[in-house]
Amino acid sequence: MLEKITDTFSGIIRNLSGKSVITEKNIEETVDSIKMALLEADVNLRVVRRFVNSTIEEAKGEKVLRAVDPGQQFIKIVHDKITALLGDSKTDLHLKGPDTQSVILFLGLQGSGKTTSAVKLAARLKKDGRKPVLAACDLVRPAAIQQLCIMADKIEVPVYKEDINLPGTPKDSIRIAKNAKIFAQKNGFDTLIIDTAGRMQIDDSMMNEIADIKQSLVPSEVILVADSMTGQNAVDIAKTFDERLGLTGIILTKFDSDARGGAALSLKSVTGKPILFIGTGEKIEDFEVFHPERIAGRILGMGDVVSLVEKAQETMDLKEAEKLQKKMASNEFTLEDMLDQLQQVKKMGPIESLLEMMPGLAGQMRDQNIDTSGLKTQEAIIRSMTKKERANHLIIGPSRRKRIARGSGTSVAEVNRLIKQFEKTRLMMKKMTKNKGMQAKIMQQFGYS
Ligand SMILES: Nc1nc2c(ncn2[C@@H]2O[C@H](COP(=O)(O)OP(=O)(O)O)[C@@H](O)[C@H]2O)c(=O)[nH]1
Ligand SMILES: [Mg+2]
Repeated sequence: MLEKITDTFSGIIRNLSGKSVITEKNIEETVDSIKMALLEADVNLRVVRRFVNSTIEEAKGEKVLRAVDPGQQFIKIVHDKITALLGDSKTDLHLKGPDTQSVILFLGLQGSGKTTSAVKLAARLKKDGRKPVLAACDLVRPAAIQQLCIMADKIEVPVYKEDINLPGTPKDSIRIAKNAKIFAQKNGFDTLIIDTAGRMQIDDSMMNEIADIKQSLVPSEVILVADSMTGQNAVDIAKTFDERLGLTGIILTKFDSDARGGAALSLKSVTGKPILFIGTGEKIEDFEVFHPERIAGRILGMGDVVSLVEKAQETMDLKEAEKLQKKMASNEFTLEDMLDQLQQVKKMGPIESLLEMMPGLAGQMRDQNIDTSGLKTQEAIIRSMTKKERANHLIIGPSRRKRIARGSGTSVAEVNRLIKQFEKTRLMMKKMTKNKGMQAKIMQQFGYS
């Protein structure tokens, strides 16, 4: 995600960060490279122009030229401006309390990701303690209702649907939407998410239909689902949909495949409407709240430690983590714990996506072939040990090592390496936990104090 723009921006930032003196010429040259980078990223031309002018103006002020650390000051300005383009701060959904019903209306072009995103959002709201229900109002695409039901079934959220193939049933999505609202009210669902058919902004009758649904249901959120890979096209669509219907926000999908970020960087400035979430893959959990500041950090190659930590927290069992911490401090960390840790890392998703969030690593790790088979080998080796061996590595002598290698389909050298690595980790953990201020220091270094 964002590979291309991150590559260019990290270069620009690296160039600035060491500078102890910055001249007006430096500023102009840098802003010029930023301008090129934004244009290459397919950012709206007017947005680029405004960005360039305001950045030059601010950077040429006293703050940068006379700063003790002018490079850093300049980087901060660029970071803040990029954050502003993305929308300043995250925007929450406007949902009513649990006793009043909230309606969320999804709309957009065909294939933009409406159905997928509707289910992803339902999953998130359910996790947050709400009671969502989905309404199947796409009566155009064959099997659209079935697709929604299959996905919703996975997260155990009900779908309100009507059999449109029954004779005498008009294909009327407005009626179904209204009935869905009544159903939700009767059955105590506090959030109704309406999935609709894909439509083009130039299709008048389809646009009238969605306007009618909006008028009858008075949704608290009218969300456009747009494909980020379509760049400026997505921005134009957002603009016309907003003018015709009045949007409250945007979900930007397929962010995982968007190398340039042009849509994300233009949408807020052009439409005034916030990006609420990004879709980062096809799976239901591939869905993130859109944090402008963090995305700006990723674009500038500064990483995104906060999201990384959050991701870890989401997948880590807190109690387990505390137990582990205690074990580390008291030097009771065993091979069994190492196996647990390997499992935890696996749950966090592909290593590549985690490395992208590490400060300084964005862009640099991409072409390296990351060998995740190592993790699998380690797991296999530990699994071939007996419980006793896992609890106490000191009893694993040469003949046991041979047996373990055979059992795990590895070599004695690999078993030796794992045990050595385990001993090293144990030692390092002991040192780290002794030094309580260390974690705080690391975070500070990354700019998150
Ligand atoms: N990679 C990726 N694929 C997505 C994302 N969101 C949706 N898709 C895929 O895009 C296709 C169309 O999605 P769908 O929800 O059916 O679109 P709809 O026609 O707007 O309802 C499907 O193959 C989805 O799996 C995303 O964030 N990332
Ligand atoms: Mg659909």
